[in-house]
Amino acid sequence: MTLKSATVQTTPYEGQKPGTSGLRKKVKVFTQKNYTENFVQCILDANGSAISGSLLVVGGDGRYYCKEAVEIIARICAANGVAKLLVGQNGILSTPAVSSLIRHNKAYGGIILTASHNPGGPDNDFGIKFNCSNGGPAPDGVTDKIFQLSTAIKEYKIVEDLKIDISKIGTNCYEVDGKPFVVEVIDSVENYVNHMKEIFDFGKLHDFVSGKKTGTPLKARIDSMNGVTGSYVREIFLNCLGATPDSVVHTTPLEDFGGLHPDPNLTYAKDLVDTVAKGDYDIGAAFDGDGDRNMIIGRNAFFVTPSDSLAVIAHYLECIPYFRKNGIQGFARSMPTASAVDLVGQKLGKEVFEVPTGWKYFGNLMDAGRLCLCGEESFGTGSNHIREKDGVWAVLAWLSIMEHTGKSIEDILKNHWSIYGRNYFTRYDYEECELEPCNQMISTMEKTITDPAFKGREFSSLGKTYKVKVADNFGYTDPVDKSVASKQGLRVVFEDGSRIVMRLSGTGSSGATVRMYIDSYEKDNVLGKASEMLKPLINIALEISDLQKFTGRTAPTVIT
Ligand code: G16
Repeated sequence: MTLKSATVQTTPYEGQKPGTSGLRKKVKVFTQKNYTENFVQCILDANGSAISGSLLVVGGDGRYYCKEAVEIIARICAANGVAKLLVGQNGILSTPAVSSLIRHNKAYGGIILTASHNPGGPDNDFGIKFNCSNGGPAPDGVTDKIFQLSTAIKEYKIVEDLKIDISKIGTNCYEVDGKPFVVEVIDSVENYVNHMKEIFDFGKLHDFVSGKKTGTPLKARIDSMNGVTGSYVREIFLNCLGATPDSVVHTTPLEDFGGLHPDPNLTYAKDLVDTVAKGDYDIGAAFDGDGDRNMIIGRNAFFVTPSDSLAVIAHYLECIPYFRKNGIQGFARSMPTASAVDLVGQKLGKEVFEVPTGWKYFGNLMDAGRLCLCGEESFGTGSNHIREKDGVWAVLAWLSIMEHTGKSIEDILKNHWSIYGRNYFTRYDYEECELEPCNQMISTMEKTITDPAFKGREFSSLGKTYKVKVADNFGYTDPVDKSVASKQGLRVVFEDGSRIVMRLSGTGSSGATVRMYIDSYEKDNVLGKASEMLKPLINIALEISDLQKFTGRTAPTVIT
């Protein structure tokens, strides 16, 4: 088919600034005239002449407006000289699957359509992010450039007449302005499933999950929350590992996630938690909309904090064939994540890195061969097999550990704490607050804690007293390219190593979400209840931040 590109005049939109991971806004914002077109043109322009003749991967979590956005992206890419697009069937690709496809196909990059764990549907959220040739989210330098371009855009190029049927797998060839342009619609799961088979021992996992090894099938409840992982979960857990059909639920990706809020935590995955709490399941797991986050719970809904999940996987890496083959390099976590993995790193003699919140900060360390496993308290766990966090991978890692140890999840954790001690952790989220008072709260608190007189101050609550050792607004210099990220979160570190961290989320689509993170280490007292153990520090954090006064909130929306 022979087609011609056109140039369309446009004007800039305010606020096209990518956050922690891409641009996330309400669908109604993205569907404004030229809004999506502007942003996609800026993504391409930020990459300069490298876009010409390039291969890009395009797909998303199947939420409302994904299909329309795929079409717009294809038309703009065609007009800007991109040579080929790999598009998931029906526009469906999980975020980890895009990362894997970029790497396997040596693509120039990818465009992912998701607002992650935010709800979907016409009145909810949509998002677009650009990933680079390493398969990881674009670093700050690139996203800053995209934003700069978006403030001055005057025109975009488009092939209005380009039509693709993304429901059919196959190769579609066009000629645009005299040059070939190809759209290959691919199976959404095949490459990813093959990748998982290379990493894990599917034979052993099959025998464990199907019951061939123990005589009884594993009782699992894997909840895709109507997000993109449904397609992957059905293929991997049912077809490859022989799990019983009732092991997987909510596995049809829906445009509005069936009204669920696809955020795998104790609040939004309550249905899963309540079901597993009845005592019939060995493992419960949930994922977010685009499949990069995971939550793991054991029998009776025994909750594994993401910080502990990372540390346990680090301790048992040798039971996963990928790591036996490729070796074990360093570990890393985001700053607000409790430091359980640091203790494993120390024991194994590995480098451990602390980076700002955002998976993009792990990429350089992985590319430099210094990092093989990392995670975040925000339910992200992953390895250097790709450059995104990976929910399904995390569940396969946990199944490998269960198979290897023959222990329950609770016993695996208790054993871990008996070796390393326990990092108690909790996070309070105050969602959809007014932005301005939250900004004021952060700047006031920053002033307080960075005053030299703050160091050495003592705070007491419920009979416990903590003395301030260090307090700052976290800054990070990338050890590889020396780029600097400043003001990444306020932290108060006490003399016993306990910490209070406060920051505003960078993934919301409107207003502000305050995140308050509390952690504290105990060498011997490891079987307490986190909510009780951390109560004094929670009170102190509320006192130092004056959160109630600034936000008007007396309780958090979500407690992890
Ligand atoms: C994104 C980033 C993560 C980050 C998380 C939370 O995840 O990739 O690295 O930890 O947001 O960020 P914030 O605290 O700023 O909301 P996702 O799953 O939303 O893409």
